[in-house]
Amino acid sequence: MKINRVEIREIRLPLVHFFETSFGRTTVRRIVLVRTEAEGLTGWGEVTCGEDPFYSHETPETAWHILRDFLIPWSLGKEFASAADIAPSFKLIRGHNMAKAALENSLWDVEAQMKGVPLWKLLGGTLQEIPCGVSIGIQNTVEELVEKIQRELDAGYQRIKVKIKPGWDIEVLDRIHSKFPRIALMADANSAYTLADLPRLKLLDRFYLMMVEQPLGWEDLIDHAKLQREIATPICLDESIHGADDARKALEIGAGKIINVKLGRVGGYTSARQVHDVCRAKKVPVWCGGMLESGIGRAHNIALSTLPGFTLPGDVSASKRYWTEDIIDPEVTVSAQGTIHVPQSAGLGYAPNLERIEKATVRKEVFG
Ligand code: OSB
Ligand code: MG
Repeated sequence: MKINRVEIREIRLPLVHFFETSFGRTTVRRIVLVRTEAEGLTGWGEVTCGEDPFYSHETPETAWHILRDFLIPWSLGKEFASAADIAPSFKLIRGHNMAKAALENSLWDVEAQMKGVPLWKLLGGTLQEIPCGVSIGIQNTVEELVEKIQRELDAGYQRIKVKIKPGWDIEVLDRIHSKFPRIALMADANSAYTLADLPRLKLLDRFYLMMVEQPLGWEDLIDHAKLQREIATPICLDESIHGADDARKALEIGAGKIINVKLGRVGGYTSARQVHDVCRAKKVPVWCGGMLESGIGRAHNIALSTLPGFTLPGDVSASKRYWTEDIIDPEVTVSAQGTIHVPQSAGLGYAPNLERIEKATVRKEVFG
């Protein structure tokens, strides 16, 4: 596949409801989309970074810079036997995984169309109905949170994740646990604690959570291993895992028992599959995380979630939870059983709606 033309654009999409984590509140998303032309076909990818460098170092500005000045010039006019071959050519660039993933994933979309198969099949996916959970942010009041949980359970979602931080943790979980004692519940701290909080973190064991996600430092493995020896609640790593090597080391030292795989954070499909394989060989479950993606990133998450090791419900949920109008057709819908049926058409399986994308665009640059 020869890449003839790449277009990057930034769109702005207001969220239906603000999303708050331990590091802050988001109301409008700034999303960089990548559109790649090769072999007369068009593939799409999404940069999944946050607006601010709070989840990771990447922002729309850094992704734009790395795509414009490095990844795109290095790829234009080049011949790749398969999309999997583009990742090694980015190796010299340290980090910037979300920028890399957007370009790599767009080429996977092209390759799947070229071969006339759904992207998930090209990846080696087997699951055709994926289990879905929801991630619910910090709310203004606990009452509002309880109402939201009820709504998502009524919609059929199989697992509830709530965000926690010091001051919004044990008391909140206690309320949820007494109201919904039997639900599959988990908590995500986004690195809001340190080992100094050990007494408080030990209290999590009261709630029989499925897991606690990234309680400690955003690059830490060592302290997570110490914490895991002190608590019964399984630790799930998110921020700390940037690729298969991190996953291997984390499992070797017992830093966690579950891994959240995000396409952007690990740098694209090639790396995501490697993380999946490392975990699967050790019988460690993985699930697909979310980054408040537009339909394009969401469609990629669905494809990833079909790999056989994705045995736990992911943070991949319906478009309407995020957007009044998504930028793909059809939008992502979730069944009353809390599942997504994977698309059967070639490529991504959801068509980018160019009119809506154009309307949301605030800047655009074309290469090639
Ligand atoms: O830690 O999983 C996270 C959103 C933004 C940044 C980090 C995270 C999240 C989510 C939302 O939990 C998942 C989603 O619904 O897309
Ligand atoms: Mg997380």
